[in-house]
Amino acid sequence: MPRYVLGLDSSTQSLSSMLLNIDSGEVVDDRALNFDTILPQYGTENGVMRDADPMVVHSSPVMWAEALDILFRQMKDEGLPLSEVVAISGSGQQHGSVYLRDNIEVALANLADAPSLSEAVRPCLSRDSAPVWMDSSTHAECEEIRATMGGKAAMVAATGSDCFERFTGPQIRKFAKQAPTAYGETAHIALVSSFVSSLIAGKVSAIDVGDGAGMNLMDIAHLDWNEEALNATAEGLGNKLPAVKASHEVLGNVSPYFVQNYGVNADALAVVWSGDNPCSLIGLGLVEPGLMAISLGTSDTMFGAMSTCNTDPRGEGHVFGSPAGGYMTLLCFKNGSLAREKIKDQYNLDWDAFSQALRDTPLGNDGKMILPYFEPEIVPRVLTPGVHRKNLSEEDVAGNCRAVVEAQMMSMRLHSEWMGERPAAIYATGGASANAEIIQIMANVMGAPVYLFESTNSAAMGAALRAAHALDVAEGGEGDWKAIVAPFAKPVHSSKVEPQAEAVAVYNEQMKAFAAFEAERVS
Ligand code: XUL
Repeated sequence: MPRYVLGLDSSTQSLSSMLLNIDSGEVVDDRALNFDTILPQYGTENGVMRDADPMVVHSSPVMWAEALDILFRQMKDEGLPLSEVVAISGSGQQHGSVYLRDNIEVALANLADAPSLSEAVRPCLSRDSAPVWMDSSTHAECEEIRATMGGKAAMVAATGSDCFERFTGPQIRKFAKQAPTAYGETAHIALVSSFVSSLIAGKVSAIDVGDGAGMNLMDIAHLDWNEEALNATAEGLGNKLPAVKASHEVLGNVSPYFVQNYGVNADALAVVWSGDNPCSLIGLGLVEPGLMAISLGTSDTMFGAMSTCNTDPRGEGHVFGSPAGGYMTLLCFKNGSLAREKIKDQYNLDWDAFSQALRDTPLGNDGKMILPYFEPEIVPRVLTPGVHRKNLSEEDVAGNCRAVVEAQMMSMRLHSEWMGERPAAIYATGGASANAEIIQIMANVMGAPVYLFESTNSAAMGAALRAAHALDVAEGGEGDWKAIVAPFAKPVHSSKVEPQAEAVAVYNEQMKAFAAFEAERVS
């Protein structure tokens, strides 16, 4: 009988899934349910609920539970081989938190008797909504926690990241301060990943080393809770968190709820979930150090595997546990497509004309540079937006086009130096990766070959591959990551773009000028 693994992804806007046949190496099913469309009664917009205060962004755990029922119902009705699924895992949007009373334990144990997942969960919430990663209302709490921990450097060294507004610890602290009674009634705090995996497993689930690192609470060197950070965050927090586990931890078998209602194989392993970024790492096949992914989206992100636990002294980048063992890094550049588009639109260009401008201009742009902070930037941290030019006039259309792309790539190279490892190869994903000229500049500046990667849903794919890996380990196999990801995580055939011969020398020089320009403008 063929063996199937299921990967789910509870992301900001949708719940999606990927069903893989691990014997034939085929993707059997790939689907997504958009929260706004399928569950309009929750009133979400792009999956979230906004408050009058624009800094406050929440979502609904009950909606996530209800979506899970709809997804399984669809898969069952369409005759997918759920009775042959041998392992299930998942991915969750990182940082969001769910607050549960102690009655959740009984509710999960008796899920099979519940009319629906949403009905089972609703009475167990000690906080109706869940703050998500888009919430940036915890500036004061970040300052407080950072100060108690002894400042930024100490915080980064302890947890792998500086305090960030969206990270879970500052969010928990805000809740404990503003609603002490409800916080007191909270017996379990879950991440989005561990909340949904608790439903799948029918028991309060562990948090894995990948998603746990996005909380400002986990000791990054020891991959366990950091007592000092727990104490700096909220009273009694250690008692409200589950254990931190490796990403291949098997929680048990799938809850009988899914067996009874949807015909899922009763022996299917419920594997701990992880965050979407750690899952995407696996979904793109980045299972060994030396490979980096650059995703060119609204924001650009850069992530990759790292063998040793280096942390970013500037506190801009994050270090998470990698599901493949060791560590991963994540850098998020807010002015990604946003900045490229602003420049394109400012000069009334279309993308073809923008690309032509990149072809018409020389490597290194004759020293013309821009710092394109159209929006506040995360890396480097820039709170007041502004666009700065050096040796570059605003009238120079082609020069501005090349300057923005070179600036983005040089910024990625500059702000990833702390990792101590230059990438041997880069996988490019996201909308703008279809632009050949942008990809050539990426290869030139980074001094590494770039492969294109068409990932429709790398997070769900990574979750499914993590399930396959956990199954292999549970069955006494070697958990050979390369062999597990090989059939599924492949760059587009013959998409390799090499750096141009003269580029390495040009950008080694230009990087110094760029770093000096940035230092002048960003304090
Ligand atoms: C990462 C982050 C986002 C969310 C999106 O730190 O905040 O990538 O994980 O789902």
